[in-house]
Amino acid sequence: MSAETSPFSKPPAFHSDDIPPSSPEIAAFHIIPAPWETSASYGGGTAYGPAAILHASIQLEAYLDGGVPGASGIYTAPFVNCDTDPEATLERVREPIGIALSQGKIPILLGGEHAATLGPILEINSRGIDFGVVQFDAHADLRNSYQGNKYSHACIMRRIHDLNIPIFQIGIRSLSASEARFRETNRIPHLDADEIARSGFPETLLPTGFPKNLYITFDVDGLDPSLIPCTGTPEPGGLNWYQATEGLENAMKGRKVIGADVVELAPLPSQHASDFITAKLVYKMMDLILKNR
Ligand SMILES: [Mn+2]
Repeated sequence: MSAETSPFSKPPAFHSDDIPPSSPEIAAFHIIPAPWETSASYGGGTAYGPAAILHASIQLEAYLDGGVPGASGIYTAPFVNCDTDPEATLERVREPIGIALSQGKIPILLGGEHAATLGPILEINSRGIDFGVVQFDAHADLRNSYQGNKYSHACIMRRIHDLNIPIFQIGIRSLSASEARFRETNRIPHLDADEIARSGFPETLLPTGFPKNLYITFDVDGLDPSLIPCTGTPEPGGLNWYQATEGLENAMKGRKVIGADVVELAPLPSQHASDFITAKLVYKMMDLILKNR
């Protein structure tokens, strides 16, 4: 691995080899790197995720599935300082998200661990926007607290549920008995990985009453570990590439994406496929968001 591609060296702006970086005022997308890592319960390393995604993004083709999504403009914000305690870090994550939203841009946060998602959620919610969250993940993340930490990655969807924000879960295949009960009692809609493997996606994925505005949170362990081995808590039986893009496309149909994140990449030297696939996932999300506008 050369110094230029090491996740530890200074990263370039997203996709900036082929696509000149845009100013924040002109770009359709604001990429916000948030190297949050406080609560990894198994494999660590998510703090290096954003840099690894940015390095890998240099290798992407600008042309993707019939167009050049990057032509709409991509601005890469400075890294969020995530070295402080969770409450202070949340405030720091909210700041660039707020700037993007105020300018009518689509923020895409690069984690970092899944706890970082709470930043954009709190910021969008504070603006009185009616929205729902579509979660791609291996794990339900519905624990009330985990290892004594209510900001753990294992609790993120519970924190969102606490705010009365509707949730739809896709690709889940690992949860505790109490999370399964909680999901049932609270009627949290979902399409689990085994159902997707058996029958694919239904024609209409989201329930009729689900909000028109969507925030998409994509934990890369929702994908199969044969695609992304570099993640803290890998689970077998995940989505393949085309299932993931079909799920994204289906969820976005007739709705408007107001923000998104891709979290939980924990890069390892010599395992660059994970980094590249995550970068491509970010770019593919941009493509689908633009096609659904
Ligand atoms: Mn997960």
